[in-house]
Amino acid sequence: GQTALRQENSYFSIGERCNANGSKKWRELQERGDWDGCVAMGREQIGEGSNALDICTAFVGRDEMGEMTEVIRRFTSTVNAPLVIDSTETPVIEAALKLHGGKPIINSINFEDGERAAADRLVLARRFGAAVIALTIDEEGMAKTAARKLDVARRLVDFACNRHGLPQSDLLIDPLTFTIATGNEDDRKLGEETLEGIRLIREAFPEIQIILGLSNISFGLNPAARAVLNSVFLDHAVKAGMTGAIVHVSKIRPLHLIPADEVTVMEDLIFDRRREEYDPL
Ligand code: THG
Repeated sequence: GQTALRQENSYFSIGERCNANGSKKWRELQERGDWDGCVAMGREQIGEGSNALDICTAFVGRDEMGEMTEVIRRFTSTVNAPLVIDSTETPVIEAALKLHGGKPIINSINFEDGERAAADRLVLARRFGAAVIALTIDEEGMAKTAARKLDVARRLVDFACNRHGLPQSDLLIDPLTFTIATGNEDDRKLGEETLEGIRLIREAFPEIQIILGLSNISFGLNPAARAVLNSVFLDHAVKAGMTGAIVHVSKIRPLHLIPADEVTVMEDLIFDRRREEYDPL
């Protein structure tokens, strides 16, 4: 018989660590102006299997613009992968796009900052051939239920693709991951709502990309538990129709290498199936 050498569960992985708010090591390198160290961190993530890198240089008291352009300049000549420009400032995004060859990704647009800001970034996307991450956030705030995520996603697709000409294949909808390990009653359903939101958005829009900032799901847990929860949630999200994720690639473990009881603990958390003997983490 034939063996199907097909990659199941593959997804576009975006390295999360070149982020002044997401990595202490990166922040310290950035603070010291150790750009060779920053490049090394970027290359390390590519070596571990990242297909792209999220870049965020915004940190209180720092020059986001100067440091973003420094990083993009260095990375375009040394790191052979698309960069994800993670900034809330349109001028910073524009400056980064000007320096980036190939196909950059803008992180992000939403409707909370007004349609004007979103439109400005979509105009930039067209000018530079960039893809765009769009968060399911509107004037009412962050979409927390699956139904609201779908509603905001519909509006984002209409706005970005129909009104501003972005190809659907260049739109990456981010239906938002929230921390589910807070112990807070209101947060227990957030993981399931995100998975269901992915399913609904995938069904409505087969062509678009769906991504998450995966590590947000596990804030508050110890590092070992975080790696397991992130890996289990990633698996469920990919099965629901997610096509990419911002991740710490080297910490993601294939599901078949995680002991079954550890998977069960995390699924109990994700699907809010606490048992009598449940031992909170
Ligand atoms: N959606 C989109 N973009 C995003 C996010 C998202 N960008 C930022 C963030 N969320 C995704 N990136 C990270 C990066 C790091 C961590 C979480 C999300 C993280 N860091 C550890 C910590 O803070 O505990 C590591 C600490 C360290 O190494 O110092 O968890 O949702 N579109």
